[in-house]
Amino acid sequence: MDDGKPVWAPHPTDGFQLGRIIDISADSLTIEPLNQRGKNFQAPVNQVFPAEDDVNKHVEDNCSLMYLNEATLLNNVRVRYSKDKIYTFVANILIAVNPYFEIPKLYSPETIKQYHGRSLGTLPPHVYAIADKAYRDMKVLKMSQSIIVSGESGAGKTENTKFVLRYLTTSYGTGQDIDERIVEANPLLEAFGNAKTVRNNNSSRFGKFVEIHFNEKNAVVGGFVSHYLLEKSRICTQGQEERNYHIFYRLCAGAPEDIKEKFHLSSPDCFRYLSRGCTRYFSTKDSDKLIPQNRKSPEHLKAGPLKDPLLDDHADFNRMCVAMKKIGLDDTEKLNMFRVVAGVLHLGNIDFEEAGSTSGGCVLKKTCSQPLEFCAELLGLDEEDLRVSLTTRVMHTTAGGAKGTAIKVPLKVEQASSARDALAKAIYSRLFDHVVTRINQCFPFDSSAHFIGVLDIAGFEYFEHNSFEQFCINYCNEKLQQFFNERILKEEQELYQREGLGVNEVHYVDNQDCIDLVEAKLVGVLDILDEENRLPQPSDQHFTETVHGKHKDHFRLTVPRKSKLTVHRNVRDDEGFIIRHFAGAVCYETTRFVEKNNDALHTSLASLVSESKDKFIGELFENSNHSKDTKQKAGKLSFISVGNKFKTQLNILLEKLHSTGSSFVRCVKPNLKMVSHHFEGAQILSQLQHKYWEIWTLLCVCVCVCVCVCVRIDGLVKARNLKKRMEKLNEVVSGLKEGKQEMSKHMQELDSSINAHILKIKVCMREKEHVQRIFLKTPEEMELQLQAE
Ligand code: AOV
Ligand code: MG
Repeated sequence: MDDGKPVWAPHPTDGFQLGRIIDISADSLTIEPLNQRGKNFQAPVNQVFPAEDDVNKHVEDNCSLMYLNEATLLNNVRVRYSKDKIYTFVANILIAVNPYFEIPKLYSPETIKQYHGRSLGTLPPHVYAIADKAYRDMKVLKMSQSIIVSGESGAGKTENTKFVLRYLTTSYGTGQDIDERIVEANPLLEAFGNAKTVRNNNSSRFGKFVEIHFNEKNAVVGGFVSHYLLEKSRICTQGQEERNYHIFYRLCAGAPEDIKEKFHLSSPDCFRYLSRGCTRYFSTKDSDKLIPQNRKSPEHLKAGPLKDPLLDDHADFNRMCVAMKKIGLDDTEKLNMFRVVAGVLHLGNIDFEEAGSTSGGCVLKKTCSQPLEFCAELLGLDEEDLRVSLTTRVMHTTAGGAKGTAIKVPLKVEQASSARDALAKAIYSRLFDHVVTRINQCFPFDSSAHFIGVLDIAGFEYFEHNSFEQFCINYCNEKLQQFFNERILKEEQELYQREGLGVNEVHYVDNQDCIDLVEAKLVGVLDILDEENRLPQPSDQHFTETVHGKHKDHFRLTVPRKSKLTVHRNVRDDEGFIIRHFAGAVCYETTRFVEKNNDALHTSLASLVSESKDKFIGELFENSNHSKDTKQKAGKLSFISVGNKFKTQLNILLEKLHSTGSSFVRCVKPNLKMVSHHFEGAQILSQLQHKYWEIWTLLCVCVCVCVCVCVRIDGLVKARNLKKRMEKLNEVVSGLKEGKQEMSKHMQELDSSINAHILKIKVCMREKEHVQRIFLKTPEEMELQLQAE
């Protein structure tokens, strides 16, 4: 207060504003804004931070700021962003702000060359610098590396991942097909696994870990993609302003006429699954409004209501075909994939109505004979079998002790509709699995010495309504947080200890209890859910009750407050649970958890598709749940656990991460409008703050005043500064050592020249003596000497 230096104080939209402290009370400060228009205001003490002397100056590594706090971090990122410098280091973590426009030359081949082999910090921060560091670490330490890219939707994870892949293949490839294939796999993956959402026009709806493998000579030999949790609900319904997977629209817009004809494709508006699954065109009550399936007027194809002005499906289709060709897929394979996609679309158009008899069952609507026919044709199924499988379910009775008499139970309209959707989801997600498998066959390798893996997976999610998908993704982030804690905090401490810095142990909140809550054997939420799925009549409500029953006083788990869940909707009080994650509490609504946790189709459908006449479809469903050993008993659905599969995949991933060296890239979304040159401070601050783990934890590590209570930082900060000083000192010492060597070399030279001089002097002395002897004697003495001689 005394020195009147400017401080950063909270601002509702900018995050922070500059001000001056003019009064101090017990727990708040009175701030006078530096911009003269604002009024004085109060701010909590722990939200006011010292500002740098020159707030327009920026630094490449945030740690070289005088004051390390979240306000100076935000300001540094802001100043850099305004100069189109989107990358900033915080120690060796890279912050990447999405510029939402192409920054000239930022990713050019020349830039790639510049970063080749250069150590971190010698050139401006860049994702290439991280990629090169990973490569050099791999080479020097002879250890695989991973780069963990995180951030919220639309922050730039996928783009940065692609830059890393391109950098590594360009710089360290062998110039063969493989290099290009690793890069070209992306357009194909994105066609099938990305979609337009309200947050991102090209949102990845699956997680991936892409490994580039290197041989003993550290050159690229191949690649491998692992994928996680494709969002299946999107295949049948989409939110307002959102779309289904790109491939559907691209196929409708870009496929050549003969293919469109063959697959009976027309405008996206003709397909329920592309109309957000809404009943606009497919009302069960008013079938007159149904758009004719074969409406194919060219105008309509060009600009149906579902044509997105921001996306060019036609051009993207062509781009995708180029990628398919480059990675080595032939036309037959391509058409197989397209045929399945079209089949799914027609399947979605099949609709049901009450049978009108007393059976309580349903029949196909009259208008749906064509979709049924097209779907059966494209998927290699028998039309009649498909119809029966969609409207009935085979049950095995145990009546009268005669085990396993099969009877067909008619399905109600809703049951048939959900059977149809389940079939569509199963087919499409297996197609996606196939695409990934096929991609992996395109860059095979016999053996590899090491790999660099890039993880592009959604960050912590917290929406108004959170379901099974958020539960899985947040569980994943919880595991990644633990990994980060161990890597950065534990390893830093070990380093300090090794260096004898005498730093007190740094405490951080261990989240093992939260992970256990989810994944522990029998009592973890995932196992409880599986147990529910195996019951004859599973229910979300019973599952929720069991979760609460088993963890009555768990610190991490609570029952949602009535107001939270039931305000707008008619849901029961106990339909959900709140988990206190490291990044904040999230309320999960458990409706449909049971359904979403099951990857299996009911038997009739499973055997239908696995016995398809179409070889390709048959292969997609090989090894699936219809196989004899999992045949259903007494009407119970067979069960393949989604949650536990994810858990297994995740544990494999973490094992991999643990065995590698790691780098972190944290992507930041500058604004919600998805436009360039627009910095929404408050919104960005929240991305840099507690909700997002790495920066949050890192700030805890680097920052003196830290609002995040998780980590006791003092020691660590001192340690960091000490470490820096140690590094400086070491530099000086090694400089001195070098100097000393130089000196001793000179000394030797000097020595020998001195010796030479001494010798000369000695010679001179002798001569002098001699001369003296001659000249300093008196004439009589000389006479005597001469006589003697
Ligand atoms: P995400 O992967 O983090 O979101 P993306 O990588 O798809 O986000 O980025 C979203 C969009 O931002 C891209 O389609 C680009 O238009 C733009 N963008 C991102 N990074 C850059 C960059 N470095 N330069 C230029 N434009 C960029 V999600 O997958 O939704 O979580 O599920
Ligand atoms: Mg993405």
